[in-house]
Amino acid sequence: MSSQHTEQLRSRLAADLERARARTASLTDPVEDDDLVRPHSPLMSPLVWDLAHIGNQEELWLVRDVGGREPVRADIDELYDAFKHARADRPALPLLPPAEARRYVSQVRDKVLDLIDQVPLTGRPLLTDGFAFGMIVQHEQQHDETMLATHQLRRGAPVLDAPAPPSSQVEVSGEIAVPGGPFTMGTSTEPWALDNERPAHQVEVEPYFLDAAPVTNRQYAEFIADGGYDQSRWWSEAGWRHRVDAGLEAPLHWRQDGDSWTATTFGRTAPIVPDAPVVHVCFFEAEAYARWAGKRLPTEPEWEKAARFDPATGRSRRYPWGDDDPQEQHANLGQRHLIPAPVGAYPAGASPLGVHQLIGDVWEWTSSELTGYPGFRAFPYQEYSEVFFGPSYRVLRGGSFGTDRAACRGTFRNWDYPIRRQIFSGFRCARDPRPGELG
Ligand code: AVJ
Ligand code: FE
Repeated sequence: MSSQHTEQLRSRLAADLERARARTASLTDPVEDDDLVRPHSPLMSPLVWDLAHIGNQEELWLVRDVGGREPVRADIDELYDAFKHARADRPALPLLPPAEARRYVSQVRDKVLDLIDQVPLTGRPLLTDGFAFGMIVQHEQQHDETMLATHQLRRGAPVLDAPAPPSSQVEVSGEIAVPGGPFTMGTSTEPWALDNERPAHQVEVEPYFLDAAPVTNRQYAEFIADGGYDQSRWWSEAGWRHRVDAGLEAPLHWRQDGDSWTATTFGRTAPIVPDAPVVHVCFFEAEAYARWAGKRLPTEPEWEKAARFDPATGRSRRYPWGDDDPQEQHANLGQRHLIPAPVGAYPAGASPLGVHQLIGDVWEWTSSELTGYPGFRAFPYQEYSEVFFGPSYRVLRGGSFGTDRAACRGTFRNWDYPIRRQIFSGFRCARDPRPGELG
């Protein structure tokens, strides 16, 4: 890399770290101390845990490993190790109080900004293209999205605000035929791609249809009105058991109001937006809706082919719109808005085949378990993804309105338990061609 490129990379790293920290502050500064310390749900950490955990990961990887510096606080690693304490147990730990947590993360950051100009950005794989910094930027942004989900569960007066998303610009409905054949899935070139996105490999896909847009609130309300939650035939066995045990009747945060529905979003209750993607549904609800609609959920390769395959060149691109980093006109990302945008709001973000809003708005459930691609190698630590491989989790794709662009791309893979719905999760449907349908 030329020295000019290295200088550009260093300033980009600093800017990305700064952007993440401004977001972290926006999620914690307006919150009273007792609300930072209190659990808002057994599913989530106290916000003050996320805050210091962000700083601790940054200390472990950038200050100590990459920088080779003395620990800032070696005594607290255990408290902020996500594998040592389950989320529900974290409120009882002797956590750093808010003022100390803030001081800690800024001490760590000062050291990182100091060493960013000194470490070589080549040599070790951890340093190449600034990977470790990119990983830490993504880590902070991922926890910011998690904190945003905690805010959504918090009761009391609203503390977050954002302008409404853009309105629909074009009519988008129905299904898109995606041709069968091989495509390149995953990546070996995206510099900050995480281990589970690697390496690039060929995958053969049968022809399929994919919804041009995510399933909307209006469509989902039709499923409810048609008795979707009362009929076990739409649900898998495990899904129906969960639907009964958990008493599911509608997406999380929905309330029936006569014939219509309201939803509470970051402390404000309003009628659901009929044309916006449904959010806060679990995998089992998505699966049941799809079966009711005569369809199914897409597999992960089907989702990625629709998002990346360019039929003109046969190449897989970084995003549905091409190789450029996401801009405001492409997708509802980055917590610029606090709800998904209506279908048709991002024509500039559509794929060449005409599939809309694959990136942003809502994470989309796929039918796939999280597994390693052929040739997978855990990097830089097994606990990032390898320990989650197997049948316990389902993969979600595409990012939500609460996902930063640094933590979202055509290859990015998220995962969660199939019963979880406190995350910003929605879905779209796929189906096989009917006999003779493709001529
Ligand atoms: C990829 C979002 C499932 O939040 O558990 C954060 C990301 N890994 N800290 C998670 C992560 C370590 C991870 N997800
Ligand atoms: Fe973490």
